[in-house]
Amino acid sequence: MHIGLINRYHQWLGLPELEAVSLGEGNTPMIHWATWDSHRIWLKLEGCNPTGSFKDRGMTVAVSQARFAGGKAVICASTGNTAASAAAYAGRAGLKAFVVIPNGQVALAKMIQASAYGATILAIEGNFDQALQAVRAVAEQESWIALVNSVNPWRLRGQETGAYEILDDLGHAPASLVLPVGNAGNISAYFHGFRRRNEGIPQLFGIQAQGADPLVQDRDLDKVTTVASAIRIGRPASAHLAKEAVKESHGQFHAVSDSQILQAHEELAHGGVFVEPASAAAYAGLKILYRRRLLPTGDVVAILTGNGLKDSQTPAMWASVEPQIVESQHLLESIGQVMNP
Ligand code: AN7
Repeated sequence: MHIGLINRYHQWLGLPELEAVSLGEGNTPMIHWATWDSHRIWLKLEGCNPTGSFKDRGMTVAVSQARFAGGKAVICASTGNTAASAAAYAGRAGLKAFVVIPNGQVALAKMIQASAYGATILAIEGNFDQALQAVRAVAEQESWIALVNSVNPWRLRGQETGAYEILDDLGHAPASLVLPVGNAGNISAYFHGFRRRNEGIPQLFGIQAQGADPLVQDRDLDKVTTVASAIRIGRPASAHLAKEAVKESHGQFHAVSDSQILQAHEELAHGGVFVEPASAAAYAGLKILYRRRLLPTGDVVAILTGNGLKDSQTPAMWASVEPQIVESQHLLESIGQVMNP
């Protein structure tokens, strides 16, 4: 039975007694991927969450709290995954969902998802950061609309559960943790999660995409480009928290190029792990950290934040999407050509 995160971790979440809005989130697989020298590499498959991304950890808490507080609707700005997650949990809770996206910048499957769950999708001519500014203004003015971006402290509190699960699965804190960083909420939540449990804190490595790497450059960016649309963010709302997390854990921020992201994407997929490009950025970063000997000895966990089916366009940059047409009586010949090229 899947009891959901609020019931599983209520002692750590600090929520009032409320009825949980849950879709069976969390408890995601952490698989042993490889051992590289003195490093045991673990991948935490957050794409196995109900809406296909890690956002569900925070959303179950934020939406439960919003309904408990008498909210009628939720609103968020999003590069796609927050939108899908907010839409799903609002649907489950019986609340309306409004998701605001940067026009033309969100992977199609994420918009279809949000729409299918019944959300109203509103697009602005601008980037994610401008969308976030707009929804913050609306939520400040209208108390019946709950803002469910990660600036909502309940979102971050829920996302701490990723750290709890790693501690419960490994039995101790890993030496390091590698994760993709966009709006910088998740890395901050992991830091606070490890700190709250008081069983050790891994070195936190935040990976950004070159072209959308304000934390690596240590300055806000107005123009952002990267193949990883989920983390195309120039002014991370939780930048201050993320910087503190990296500094206090003796970690670092790193940037990876689009070609490194695509290469990592393919390598993971060929190993049976299909993630979205933003998640592949974490793996690309992990490989660079390893090659530069920046990883401490011991367990390394990479957080693979979203499912590959979220973005079916990008893999077409390296995977052939056209089937090979064969006549049925020549099937074995085609197989032979692959087996013995
Ligand atoms: C797959 O959905 O910002 O650093 O609006 O979808 O906590 O923002 C998504 C971010 C990493 C970055 N991986 O996490 C949104 C949104 C995936 C993501 C991130 C996102 P944060």
